[in-house]
Amino acid sequence: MLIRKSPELTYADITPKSLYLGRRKFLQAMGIVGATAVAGKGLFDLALPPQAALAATQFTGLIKSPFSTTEKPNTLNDVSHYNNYYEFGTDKADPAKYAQNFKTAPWTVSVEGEVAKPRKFTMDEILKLAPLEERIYRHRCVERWSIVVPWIGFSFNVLAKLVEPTAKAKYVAFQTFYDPRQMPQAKYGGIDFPYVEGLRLDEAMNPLALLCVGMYGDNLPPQDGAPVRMVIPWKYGYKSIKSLVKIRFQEKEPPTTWNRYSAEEYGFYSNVNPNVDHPRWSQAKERRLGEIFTRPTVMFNGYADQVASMYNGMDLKKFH
Ligand SMILES: Nc1nc2c(c(=O)[nH]1)N[C@H]1C(S)=C(S)[C@@H](COP(=O)(O)O)O[C@H]1N2
Ligand SMILES: [Mo]
Repeated sequence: MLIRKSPELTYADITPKSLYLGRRKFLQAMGIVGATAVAGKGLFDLALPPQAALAATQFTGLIKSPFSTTEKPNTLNDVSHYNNYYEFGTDKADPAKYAQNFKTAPWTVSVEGEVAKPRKFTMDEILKLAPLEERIYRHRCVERWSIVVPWIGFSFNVLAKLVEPTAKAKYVAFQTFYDPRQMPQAKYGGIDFPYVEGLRLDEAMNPLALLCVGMYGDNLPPQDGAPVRMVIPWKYGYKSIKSLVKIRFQEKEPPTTWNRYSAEEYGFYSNVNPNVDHPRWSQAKERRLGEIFTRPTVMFNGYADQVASMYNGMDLKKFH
């Protein structure tokens, strides 16, 4: 996990596999079946340079978040083989195929704009900002499918407070990494890259807005937005931007990829709302992956208690 190329690391040949499988499964694959966490840690401490060894043990002792739903999570297989990540193709099966060799280390996230303390964070720094939580969220795509995912991360507001937004900061703009050489499928995507998204500052500071570094007890698979993404559970899935490299606090509402593509279909707010139809389909129902029958879609995707007050007095049809 977050294993870096380093002169001390002589296991170069096994690194891709360990990244792909995740540390726990990797240990199992090496025949260390039933190894306790402590024994596993010992082995990695010997095999890896100190900083990588530290990162490799981050996902033990996760805090169970009070924000978690009690609904049954989908399987990791479902969640990692039915994706939207247009940089790696537009078919739901494409990202799992084409993102496998995506280079997610080393990685830095630049935080800039209307902040007193702009800075770049390495992934190791991000992982140390706050205790990692497991948060089981519902996730509802604008295309009417939904999933339940045990994400790992912490509230985005932890990072935001650290950089001290100025009084001028009213919005936050987010940007995905883009490299056409690693993302050759992107040219068929039909949207502009790099992928950009945005939130109003109060939305970004809402504790539900998750800075996400993993899922199912492990690193994010590349197709799910490794190594770090946003997860905004009360909004349509496209607001949950993947593989973040830039975060900018600013005075003006930032442009967003899908709004640029088609403003009537994809608004800036994009709150899950069963009463506001997409111009081409009703949003009243959704299908949970793995289920046959549809279920009703719930206002704010079921998170109204925590988020509805942010939109008091707003016409949610106009500001869809
Ligand atoms: N950079 C980037 N982020 C993205 C997308 C994308 O194409 N590119 N797709 C979005 C959409 S439409 C959805 S539904 C979610 C899907 O997340 P998942 O594949 O982890 O379920 O990612 C969102 N984030
Ligand atoms: Mo989506």
